[in-house]
Formats: sequence, structure tokens, C-alpha cells
Amino acid sequence: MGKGISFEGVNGTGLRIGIVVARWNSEYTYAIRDGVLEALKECGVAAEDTIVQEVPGAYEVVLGGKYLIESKKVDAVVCIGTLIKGETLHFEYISEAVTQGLMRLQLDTNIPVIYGVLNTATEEQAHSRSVGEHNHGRGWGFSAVEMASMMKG
Ligand code: RBF
Repeated sequence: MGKGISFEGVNGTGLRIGIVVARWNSEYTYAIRDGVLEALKECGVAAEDTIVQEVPGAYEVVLGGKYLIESKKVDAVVCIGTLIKGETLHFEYISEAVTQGLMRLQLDTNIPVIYGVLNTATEEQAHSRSVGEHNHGRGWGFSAVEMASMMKG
């Protein structure tokens, strides 16, 4: 389950969940995607109701999420990216834009958007939160189902 919180009783039967995965830092983003898939399966989301869409980088996950919401009618979407602080200011600009974009997306559409973006200072931090001892993807998968259920009343 997610670090520090429990998702007991979360039931995804009949829900459609989208996953958007950035290919930048795919060693980490694919591990997170797999964690999300594992959680969705565990709480009863059918394989045919799980829609995975790849995009190039974290900057593109916002539009990827909008696409799944509008064209694939998902009940929630998990947007996955990994931004690792580099030598340039790209990290700050992309991170800020994606963070604002994902919040705006869910408020504009009334469809839950799960913030699946790791913003880390080092590769080691990204590693431990994805392929390492704690895969955040699992908690994000359960969060998607919980929020989708909430919105469906
Ligand atoms: N995308 C990521 O998902 N993670 C990164 O750490 C990342 N770093 C980038 C650093 C630079 C200098 C540039 C130019 C792009 C980076 N991107 C990264 C890609 C970005 O999210 C997007 O795919 C491209 O900028 C094209 O819009």
C-alpha cells in the first residue's frame, strides 16, 4: 500500500483508469507504471478498462491526460513522469508547468488526475521511489481508484 496511508476497501470494479507514461527516465517511469498496474489489478480494475498512453517527456503528460479524459472517457488518470534536477533551469520550468497543468486539468474536467511525477535532486532518489524499495506507483494506482469512486458518488 502507499507509504504511510492505507487504501483498505478501495474497489475499482467497473472503473476505467488511464495511465500516461513519459519515456524520459523510463527506467523509473516504467517501474512506476508497473506499480500502478499492479494496484489497479489488485483492486479489481479490468485489464480492458486500463488504458496506457506513452508520451515523450514529463512536459507532455498533461496533454496526454487530457487526451485520455476526452477521447477514452476514463474515470481517473495517473500521469507519470520523472524529473531529475540537472545543470540547467529546465527542471524548474518543466516541473512548475506540469504541476500547474495537472491541477488545472482535473479542476477543468472534474476527472481526478493523480500527480505521478517524481521531482528529485538525484538519480538515487528517483531509483528508490520507483525500482527501489518503495514504488510510489502502487499508492498512485489506489489513489486513482479511490478518487474515481468518490467522483462517481
Ligand atoms: N523530461 C522528463 O520527463 N524528465 C526530465 O528530467 C527531463 N529533462 C529535460 C531536460 C532538458 C534539458 C530538456 C530539453 C528536456 C527535458 N525533458 C525531461 C523533456 C521534456 O519533458 C519534454 O519532453 C521536451 O522538452 C519536449 O517538449
